[in-house]
Amino acid sequence: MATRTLLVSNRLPFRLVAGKGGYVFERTVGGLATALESYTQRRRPRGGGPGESLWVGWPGEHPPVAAQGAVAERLLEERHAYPVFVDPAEMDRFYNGFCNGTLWPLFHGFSGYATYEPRHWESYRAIQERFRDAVLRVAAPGDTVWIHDYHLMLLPSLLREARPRMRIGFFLHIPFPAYAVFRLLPRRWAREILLGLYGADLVGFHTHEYVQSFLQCALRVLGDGHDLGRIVARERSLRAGAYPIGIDVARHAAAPRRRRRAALPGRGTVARILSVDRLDYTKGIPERLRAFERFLEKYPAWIGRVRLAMVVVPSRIGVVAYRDLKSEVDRAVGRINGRFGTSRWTPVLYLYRALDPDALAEAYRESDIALVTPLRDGMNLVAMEWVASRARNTGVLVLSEAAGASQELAEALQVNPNDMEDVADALHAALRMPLSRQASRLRAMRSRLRRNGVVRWVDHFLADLGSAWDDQERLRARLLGGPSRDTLVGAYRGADRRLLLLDYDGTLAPFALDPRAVRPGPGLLGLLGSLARDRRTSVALVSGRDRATLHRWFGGTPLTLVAEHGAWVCPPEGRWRPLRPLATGWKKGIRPILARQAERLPGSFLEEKTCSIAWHFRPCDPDLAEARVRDVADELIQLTANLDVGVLLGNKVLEVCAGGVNKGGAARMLLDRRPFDFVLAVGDDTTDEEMFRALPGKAYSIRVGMATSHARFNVRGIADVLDLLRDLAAPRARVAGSR
Ligand code: GDG
Repeated sequence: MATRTLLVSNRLPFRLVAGKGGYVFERTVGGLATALESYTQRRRPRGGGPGESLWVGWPGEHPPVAAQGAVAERLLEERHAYPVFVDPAEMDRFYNGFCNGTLWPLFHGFSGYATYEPRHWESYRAIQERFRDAVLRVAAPGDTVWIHDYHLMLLPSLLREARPRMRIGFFLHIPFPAYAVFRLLPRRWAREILLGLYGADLVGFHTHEYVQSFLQCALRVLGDGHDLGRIVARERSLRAGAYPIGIDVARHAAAPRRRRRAALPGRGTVARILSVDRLDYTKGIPERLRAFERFLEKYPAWIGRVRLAMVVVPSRIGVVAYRDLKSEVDRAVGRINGRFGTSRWTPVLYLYRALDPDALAEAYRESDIALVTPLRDGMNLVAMEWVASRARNTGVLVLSEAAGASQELAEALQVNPNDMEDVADALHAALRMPLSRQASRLRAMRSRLRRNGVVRWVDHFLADLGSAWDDQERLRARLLGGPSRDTLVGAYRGADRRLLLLDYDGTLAPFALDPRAVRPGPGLLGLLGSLARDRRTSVALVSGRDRATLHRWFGGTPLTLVAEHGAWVCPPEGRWRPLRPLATGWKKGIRPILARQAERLPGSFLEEKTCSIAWHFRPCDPDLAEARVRDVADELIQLTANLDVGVLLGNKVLEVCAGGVNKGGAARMLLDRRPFDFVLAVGDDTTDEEMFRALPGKAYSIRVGMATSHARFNVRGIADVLDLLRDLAAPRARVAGSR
């Protein structure tokens, strides 16, 4: 069976319109719909590739409940679509309230326009559940679910909870803001939004800048670092990447010339500048008009010879900010036309309406310059479509550097949309640009657009989604549970000479800002004691802690203690002895370097042990720490290249250790003391990896957390480790399900 792709977006690419004979479906204008239309049309008849697609979304109307079933059925049959019906009042709070009143301004960097209304947030959450239910109703096993845009950022996790193995992708069409802006959201909302996205296997953005912002927010808000865009946290692996959207170039280049009338009056007499956008404060429409006015002032030779045709598509009319914007634009157009216009020439031709697709294509073709100057824009398809329509390679694109498209259309004249002089100069330069340069720039952009069209965008995203999902499955297969856990417990019970090698921090006890605060409680001491009192079992605590702390906490128990990552060992009721001669001469050179760094990174502190110096940075600003520590680790590795020391990057700690001291050495020493027929090592950290590597092939090893590891298995967290140890300590097998 060919797999299906469920495209989930707030709006379906058409709306329901109530007519006399029932509902009809009317096409809607929109970036996503336009982009995906080419794709779905191309893929559907073949049924190959990623297979059929089915849209899930709001149809723009709320039929009476009794009629909803029939409408849904017709939609499925005629349009490959499944509607999510939402009560209009709820829709208003969700769409106008949270989506366009909070997320849209904030994510575009217009924080002054954002409102933070708890009722709107609650509706946002409620609507996600409606979408979840709709998707679950139509999703079949094996389907890929591709969720689109800021309206549905909580949906990936809601679906994940319901279907843990579903293949889920998410794409954000608008910018993802930098942390300084994202943090303006109430903390709980910010967390829920990020965790909502975590439900996806792959999260896509238009540019690397947005990817970086997202990763930065994940680090700052949730404390989750990443490795080349892959976050492994909270039991899951999530990939984030840049997938700049493309368009169907062939379609725009070959748009039919059906119209007899010109789309924009005034053809032939003047150079034509075109702009097309939805009425929105992010699009920089008043700023553009001011820049055009400045252009006429600064370069009066163009007066009477150029015209700006500005198509403004009405949008979000119910929202006050948009009504105000409309009045501002009206006033500015009036002012410029009043100031510069004559009876034979109107500088600004202002069309406040949508054009039909043919008229838009004609307008693209009839213009000489496209002036696309949003203050912020996820991508901007108009710029791309205009370039695609230039079949003769004439014309100049003046493009805002704040649009995601500026990355793809590098040969445009790029401007800062707030800088009137810059835009005015760019218009002047565009009008004077020789045809040969126009052609070479357009050719370069057109061929890039052709290479990176919308079909490639979809294929690329879906292919990466497939491999991100495979990552997830690999991770899942490594989870200790069910049969693998039973085998482990069975092997333990059948063995007579067992060795347990257990790390402490992050494995048996949680981390705390102050490392002294995680003293073992009586429960843990009792559990470890009961394991170690069985004469068949040796339990070693293999820790990075210093001797004194381990002694204070575990002295007098039947455990073997290993301190400082294997530098010291102390058998039960024995005395500490070093595993190898301790070399400490290197400390003199390294100590001042680490001390200087600790002083520069607020909240961090040094801990000096006999054979190592540890720089702890758990309490610090994670962003700052991450960047600084990587640099220092690099520097130290180079500085110590000729010394017998190791640089270990542990969990929020960087440690410089005497050479040859690591948990692997300690594990080997314990393994060599006598033969064992069952070995289990558990740890949570990169410093435990040496221990895993030192084990014989048949040994069991478990990494706590979902990181990639040399261990054979992963468990989710400390609770799973304790649960397993309790099972091992239990006199008989616990009844299945008792966990
Ligand atoms: C979001 C992001 C990102 C416009 N006017 C008319 C008309 N259009 C069509 C254009 C184009 C689309 O609408 C507009 O696309 P944009 O990219 O400019 O903006 P959004 O719709 O807000 O889209 C944006 C996009 O998602 C894709 O990821 O680029 O940054 O905000 O296709 O042709 N179509 C017709 N008449 C018009 O008057 N027929």
